[in-house]
Formats: sequence, structure tokens, C-alpha cells
Amino acid sequence: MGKTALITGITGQDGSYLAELLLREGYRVVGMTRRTSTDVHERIGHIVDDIEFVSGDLLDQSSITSIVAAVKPDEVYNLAAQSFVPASWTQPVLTGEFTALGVTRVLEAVRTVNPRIRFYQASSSEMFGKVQAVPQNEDTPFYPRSPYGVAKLYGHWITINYRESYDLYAVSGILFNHESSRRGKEFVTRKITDGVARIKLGLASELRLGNLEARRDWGFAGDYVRAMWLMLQQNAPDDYVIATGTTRSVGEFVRAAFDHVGLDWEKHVVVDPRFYRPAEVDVLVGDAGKARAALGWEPETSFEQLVETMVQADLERLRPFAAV
Ligand code: NAP
Ligand code: F7E
Repeated sequence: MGKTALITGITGQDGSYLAELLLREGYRVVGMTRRTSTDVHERIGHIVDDIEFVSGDLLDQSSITSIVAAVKPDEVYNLAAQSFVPASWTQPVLTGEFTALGVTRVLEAVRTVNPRIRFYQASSSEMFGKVQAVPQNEDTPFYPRSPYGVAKLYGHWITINYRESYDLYAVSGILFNHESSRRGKEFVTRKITDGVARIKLGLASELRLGNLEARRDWGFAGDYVRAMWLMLQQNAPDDYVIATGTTRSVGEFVRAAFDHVGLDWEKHVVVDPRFYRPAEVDVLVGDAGKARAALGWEPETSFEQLVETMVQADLERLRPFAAV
């Protein structure tokens, strides 16, 4: 009998890649989705017939507990969250409800239904915020710089607390930014590759961005979900940083994306103060040495491959809309 996995946030970027991986590994995959009036299966349309769906919400304890009891998962991957950092300043309380307390609700369901269920929490490099060491590893002190980062830090510590209080196999993956052609278009990498494709195809002339100096450690989402799965296959639960170990500025991403289509970025990019944040995370770069040693995990996709794949995917998606 294969194992059963329950994924919250299955309609998101990471949920789609994780579901693909678990199906390949022979799992029964169950996805928790919240009720919407429109179809949110855009990223998982190709595997929708292989997944079972259950309706629940991070805000609603009884739905989560009922789902865990009915599905009987071996593993729960808690990927659902309000994940867009700027929205956490405009909706700080909701971000806390989803991204912080939501974790406790899922942990409570695991603890009360079956404490032998293995639990993964999607923690974030945003917890390092105003970084206290370079590069950041599992021992680096946290200093979050947004309501999102603060909420994730709560989720991180409540996961550790449930592990220590109730002896749960509960782990926290501290993942640095990871991207793909399935990334939401509000995040900077996809906003850039979508913008570059539109400009190349004559559908737009400019791309408005905020802080081009911010630096991030960008990897490929498909590589990162493998680390999530590996974290739940070990003898003992532990927390891991997952990162590439290299950092690039937003400006460097912009240049690489425009270069790929043979355009001069300086002719098209407009810096717009509307996209600056009240408090910025200036530079992130992770040290995934522990994951390399204990999990045998390595990123397989380079920065250049990531940029090219994302630009190429947006060009292909938008080409039918281009004037002939
Ligand atoms: P994403 O694309 O924004 O997906 C978020 C998912 O959460 C969606 O499926 C969304 O459902 C679901 N969701 C939001 N609120 C919910 C609620 N109240 N109840 C149930 N489901 C809800 O995010 P992602 O990039 O895949 O990231 C996955 C997780 O990793 C998130 O927790 C994120 O904060 C964290 N993380 C991401 C990164 C990264 O670089 N991508 C790095 C570190 C950590 P709808 O489709 O209905 O909106
Ligand atoms: O911003 C700068 C912006 O929104 C990256 C989430 O997945 O990763 C993500 O959070 C940088 C910031 O991602 C624009 O100021 C400039 O410095 O793509 P982002 P993020 O905030 O790093 C972490 C690990 C998560 O956990 C989160 O869930 O890019 N930037 N100009 C811009 N950012 C956006 N969005 N839009 C701009 O126009």
C-alpha cells in the first residue's frame, strides 16, 4: 500500500510541484482547497484526475480536524498561507490568522487525530529579514521585517513547540525564494518574465518595478519540493535551510531576462516608488550545508536556466495574443 499525503495549499506554486512528485512516488494525494466561485486548478489541471480534493480552510478548525480524521494521512504538508509579503502590510490581521494561527490549527488536528502523522511546515527565509549573519543557516537568529515574516516565525516556533511538547514528527523547512513559470504574477521574478515577454511581443512597452537593489537567493520550485519530501523521510524530525547559496539583485534578474530576448532593459524598466516596501529585506543568501549532508539534497537548476525557462514559458503563453 502506498502512503497517503494531505497537502494544504495544493493549488499554489509549490502544491502543484509537490503533488507531481508525490504521485510519481506512488502516494495517494489529497489536496485541501477552500471554496471559491471560480476554478483555481490552473496549476494542477494536468493532474487533477489523480488527486482527491477535500474542502477546508485554514481559518476553520473543525474543517481541518474532520479532513485529517477522514483522509487518514501518513504525511501532512502545510503549504497554505497568505504568501505575498506586501499584502501582509495591508491585511496584517488576516495574514496572522492564515499564516501564523493556521499552522496551529493544522498541528492541533494532527495531534488530536493521530500524533504519528508526519507534519511539514513551510517556513521562510523572510524570518531572517534584517539578517544577523551571512550566509543564513539553521543557527542564524531571526529578525523578520514584515507582518508576513512575523507570522511565519510564529508558525516556525509552534511547529518546534509541538514537536517538543507532544513528540510529533513535525519539521520546519526554511526555504529561500523559489520560482518557476507557475509563480504568481505579483512576485517579482514572474512579474519580470511576464513583462519581458509582453514587451518582446509588442503587448506592452514598459515594466514598472520597485527596489532593484534588493538581493535574493533564487532557486527552482521543482528542486525545493524534493527537499520537503526528504525532510519527512528521515529517522528523526529536524529543521533545514533550503537555498542555492548564491544571491542576485532584482536588477540582475531584470538584466538576465531582457538579455534572453535581446532587449535593453534600461529602455523599458521604470522604477516606481509604489512598489517599495515599508521595511525591506535587503539581502538573503542561504547555507544549505546541513540539508546537503543529512538529506543529500542539492539544487539542480542554475539561475540562468531558471530565468530562461521562465521567460520562454511566458513567451509561449502570450504568443497567441501578439499582433501578427
Ligand atoms: P502560493 O502560490 O501563494 O500558494 C498559497 C496556497 O495557499 C494556495 O493554494 C492558496 O489557495 C492557499 N491558501 C491561502 N489561504 C488559504 C486558506 N485560508 N485556507 C486554505 N488554503 C489557503 O504560495 P507558494 O509559493 O506555493 O508557497 C507555498 C508555501 O511556502 C506558503 O506557505 C509560502 O508562504 C511558503 N514559502 C514560499 C516560498 C517561495 O519562495 N515560494 C519560500 C518560503 C516559504 P488559493 O488557490 O485558494 O488562493
Ligand atoms: O520580492 C523586490 C521586493 O515579492 C522580492 C514569497 O514567496 O519569498 C517571497 O517573498 C524582492 C523584494 O518575494 C518589485 O522589494 C522590486 O525585495 O518576489 P517578491 P519576497 O518578498 O522575497 C519568500 C521567501 C516568501 O516566503 C514569500 O512567501 O523584489 N521588488 N520590485 C519587487 N517585488 C515585487 N513583488 N514587485 C515589484 O514590482
